[in-house]
Amino acid sequence: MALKKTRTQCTTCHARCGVIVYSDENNQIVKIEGNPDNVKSHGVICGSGMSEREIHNNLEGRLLYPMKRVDWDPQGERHPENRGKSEFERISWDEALDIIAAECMRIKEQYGPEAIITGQGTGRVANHWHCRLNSSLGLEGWSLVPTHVCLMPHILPNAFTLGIFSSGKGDSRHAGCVVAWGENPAMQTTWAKEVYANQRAGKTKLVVIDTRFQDMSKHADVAIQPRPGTDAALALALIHEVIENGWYDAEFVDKWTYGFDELAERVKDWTPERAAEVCWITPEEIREAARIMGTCGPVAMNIGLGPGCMHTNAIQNGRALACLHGLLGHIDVVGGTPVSLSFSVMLDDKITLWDGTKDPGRSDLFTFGGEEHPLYKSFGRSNDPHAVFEAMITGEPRPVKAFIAIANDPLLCYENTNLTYEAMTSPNLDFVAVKDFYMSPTAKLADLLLPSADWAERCSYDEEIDGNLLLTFDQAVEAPGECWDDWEFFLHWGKRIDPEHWPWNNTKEMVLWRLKEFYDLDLTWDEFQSKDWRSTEPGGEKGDYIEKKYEKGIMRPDGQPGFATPTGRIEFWCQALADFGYDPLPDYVEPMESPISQPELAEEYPLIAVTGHRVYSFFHSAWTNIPAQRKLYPDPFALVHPDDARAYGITDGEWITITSPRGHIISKAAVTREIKKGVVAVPRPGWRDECPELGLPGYGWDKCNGNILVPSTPAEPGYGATAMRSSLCKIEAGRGDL
Ligand SMILES: Nc1nc2c(c(=O)[nH]1)N[C@H]1C(S)=C(S)[C@@H](COP(=O)(O)OP(=O)(O)OC[C@H]3O[C@@H](n4cnc5c(=O)[nH]c(N)nc54)[C@H](O)[C@@H]3O)O[C@H]1N2
Ligand SMILES: Nc1nc2c(c(=O)[nH]1)N[C@H]1C(S)=C(S)[C@@H](COP(=O)(O)OP(=O)(O)OC[C@H]3O[C@@H](n4cnc5c(=O)[nH]c(N)nc54)[C@H](O)[C@@H]3O)O[C@H]1N2
Ligand code: SF4
Ligand SMILES: [Mo]
Repeated sequence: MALKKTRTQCTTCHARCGVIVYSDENNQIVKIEGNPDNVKSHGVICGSGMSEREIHNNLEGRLLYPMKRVDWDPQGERHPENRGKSEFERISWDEALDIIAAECMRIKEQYGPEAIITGQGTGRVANHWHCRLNSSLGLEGWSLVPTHVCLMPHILPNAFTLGIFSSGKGDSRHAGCVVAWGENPAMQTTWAKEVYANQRAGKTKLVVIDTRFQDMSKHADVAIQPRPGTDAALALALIHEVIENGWYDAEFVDKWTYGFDELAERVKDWTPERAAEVCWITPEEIREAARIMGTCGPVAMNIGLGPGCMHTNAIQNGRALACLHGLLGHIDVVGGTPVSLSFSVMLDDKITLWDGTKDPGRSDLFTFGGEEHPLYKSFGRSNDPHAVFEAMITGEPRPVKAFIAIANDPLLCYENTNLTYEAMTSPNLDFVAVKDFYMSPTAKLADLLLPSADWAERCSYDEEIDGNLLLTFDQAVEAPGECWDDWEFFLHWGKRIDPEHWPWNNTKEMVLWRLKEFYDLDLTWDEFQSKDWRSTEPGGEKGDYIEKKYEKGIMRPDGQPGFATPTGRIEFWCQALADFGYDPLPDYVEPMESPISQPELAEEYPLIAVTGHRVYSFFHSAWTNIPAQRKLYPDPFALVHPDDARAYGITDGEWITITSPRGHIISKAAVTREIKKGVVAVPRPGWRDECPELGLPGYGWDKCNGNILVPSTPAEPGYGATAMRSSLCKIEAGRGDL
């Protein structure tokens, strides 16, 4: 029997490996393997990618058809009190789309478009179309996204300080020193492997800074475990050491940075001893890390969510790290942090229909929480989740009437889950629709359910750009039932409300339009499939990387030499942030809920909760029902240091209750030195779906979900980042009432 062979990409996680899918004449996936010819992943594949076979072949529990809650009648009684309790009935896509379009039009007319909230989680493959759809509704920007905690609180200080609008991943392959700062190897398959090989060859030193002694720490030349939320103090001490020892390029600093003297003055007292006390580490670790960073360059900085995203001091943490990064000076060089000028389709006005000429401060625009968090309003381009959920419940300051989630589970995604639950079940909310693969916790509360196709079942992807390469993808198998991918859903929804901007007939046409519009590639589908990859340079081959573009006048919009900041230099002193009320220099601010800032609260809740580090087989809340993935982490668990376990009478593997002022959850204690003493780490996602094949039960959103513990206020002042990784908790043996 000849198998069909399809070359495509796995999008189960952000690594986006090139894969080959083999399928049979019954539309079943027989085998999935890594594509050795893929220029990005070189044949790498992981167990999660391979489990697409189970996801497609075993339809147990999958949403296959649009469905409506039986006692929800958009023309009559809606019974919001029955959300999560009533049955669903199958309806057609036409009916579902008619309902959505009619609800949107009614609400828009009655309350304005802001009363419609559309939710989206992390980057999957349809974010750009989601933005376009929002524009078609009359909204601007994102509606509800987790960018208040996901990478942006780190990207933004990078942009203000270095003029680089990216998370600035370093060129670890060519670095003399690789820094993994709160960055988890679980999210990348190939990166860590290369670093270890270079280390063995004596080419690279590795510095890992992570509250957990994580997988990369085992290989590190120095592994530092700071107290959660204190990374700015560590960065200031590293800057102090670099300056004291003259480990910076004085000519570079003189020519290309702004505010060096003020920075030197600021860090004068930030000795390793002082930072060590703040961070609960030793001064020797700091000195050694500084020596390696200062003398073994170029330094490739890889910064994840750990230090600067999920803390109430996120922006200032990010600033301190960005200043260290700028001071070391290996920006836009091989082995340091190369700067790519390739534009982002995701933010391009042509696709999002955003108006780039508008005031970036968006002073004319209403956003929920925008007054409280002006930096988020200006740069997050989204509503603040806490303010949205409050408005769903109270109708203040404006009503929210509809919530439509596409690839997002708010109950598992957002802090303070009890508030989110109250919002999703609020009688003031007329309409909740969820588009997902399975009956997620939020889907259970929906009025309308929309089934989704996964990566092997669709032909629509983000253009996957690796440097200047555009990688090819295709649909491997037919989607089951009436599962639609998110592109198709946006297309048909768009057609109903704003046909002028949704002229395509199908998703293939949408892909080809984008290739033409953004890369000047005028191709048929077969022509597109004829190559593994193409250059994104118009008509060109793979472009060479140009080093030190700041010297050549190709980094700034005005064509002058320099960095893309107001002064044209790396800004240690940042007036633009001062205009938003921040200290113009980097500084350490204690997290709002810590044993130091709240000693009285800490008497009852003495431990620090860190929620959400990634594990290998789950991508956010997804796949806890898939045997191959669930096998790796069958039960919800939390990392507890042996000393803490002893102090609270807890043994490895037993159920414990973790309580914060917001609520409590249960987990099995994993007693391990992997976690810092005084810290309890609850990994993502916490909850578990049922997995009948393995005979494993489910643990719902209210049982094991780390976000139950996390406060939604107070948050980072300007940007609204919440304390997902630095709040207080206590632990005790037993499951209590859960
Ligand atoms: N406490 C804590 N909370 C966190 C984090 C943390 O570290 N700690 N991380 C935060 C971060 S960085 C992010 S980005 C967010 C992520 O938040 P989300 O991306 O919203 O992730 P989930 O809440 O897991 O919900 C995702 C849902 O989308 C479904 N899904 C997956 N792919 C698709 C698809 O292609 N189409 C459709 N229609 N559905 C799909 C999944 O089955 C799942 O039910 O969570 C944030 N929340
Ligand atoms: N398998 C898998 N891969 C994923 C995801 C997933 O859910 N599953 N999610 C994707 C998404 S949306 C994102 S944004 C990325 C996130 O990717 P990463 O940021 O690399 O991953 P995390 O595990 O969230 O956090 C990184 C590390 O921060 C550490 N940490 C926590 N608090 C602190 C602190 O205060 N200081 C320091 N220095 N370290 C701290 C944690 O121990 C963890 O190892 O991963 C993406 N990839
Ligand atoms: S899930 Fe695995 S195979 Fe798929 S993209 Fe991520 S690392 Fe690659
Ligand atoms: Mo994220």
